[in-house]
Amino acid sequence: MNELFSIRMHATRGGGHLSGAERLVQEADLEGVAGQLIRRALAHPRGCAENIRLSVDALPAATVRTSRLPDLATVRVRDYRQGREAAEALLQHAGVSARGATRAMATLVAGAAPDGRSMRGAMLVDAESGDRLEPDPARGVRASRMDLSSVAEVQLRQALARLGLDNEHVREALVLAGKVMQVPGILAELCWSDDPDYTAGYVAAPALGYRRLTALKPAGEERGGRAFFVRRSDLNLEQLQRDLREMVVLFTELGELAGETPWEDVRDILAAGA
Ligand code: WAQ
Ligand code: MG
Repeated sequence: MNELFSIRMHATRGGGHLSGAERLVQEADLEGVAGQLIRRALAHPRGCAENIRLSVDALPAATVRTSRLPDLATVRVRDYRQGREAAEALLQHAGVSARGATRAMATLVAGAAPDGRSMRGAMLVDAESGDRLEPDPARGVRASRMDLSSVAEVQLRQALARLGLDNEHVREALVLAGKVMQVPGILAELCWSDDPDYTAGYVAAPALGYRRLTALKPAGEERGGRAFFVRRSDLNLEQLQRDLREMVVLFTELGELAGETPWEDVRDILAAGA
């Protein structure tokens, strides 16, 4: 394998987080991807970036682990209220306590950053109590150094297109969730977008795969975010943050991609298996 570079973009507007992205690319593609990331920060649905940071780091080939994407399935919900109920139930299925799921959900709803807006990274949440454990609640913890191989990207886009799901939100979230699930100590993840026009979200966990929920927030809502659930008892905060940032995961294989199932049916299936 050729040497890979990690390229990361972070953009702000009005002093707050606007847009971020992280990719793994070969040297020949660095300039092209840098241009795409800058364009993305300038064309964000929440406004044009006022400040853009790009960083590029060469990664020794030996550190790259190749992997398979999580299985993806869609849970169809009536509206975002049912979506939030379903997400809490899925989180509990993954080992998060009712209190942990409810508190994390309420925090994302209210805007997880101290100013009531979205954070740049994710909350780290104690799966038992729901307490927030990230050192800086404005910044959160950021996952980086994950991407699709170019072959897997083509395959994923074809497979998602058959489900009507080939968009950047789904592709990037599936990759992020796939990496986060491999970080030792992470039990589950909850996410919905901070883009006002993208209302779907997901719960991901090793036992569940990547479960999309067709709605987790009302249209027009700008508050979004992520919660990574951990077990506090065996938490090494420094190591976890380092793994989230630095473990290099390149997805070279797809998982299974399933269609839509109504929440009521998913609930019954999970209950029968539990
Ligand atoms: N590491 C940690 N947290 C992140 C990262 C990252 N690399 N990237 C984004 N976040 C956090 C941050 O708080 C953002 O405000 C929030 O997540 C939402 O990010 O299958 O588009 O990029 O249809 O707006 C879900 C797709 C899309 C559901 C999620 O998130 C589906 C999305 P966004
Ligand atoms: Mg966004």
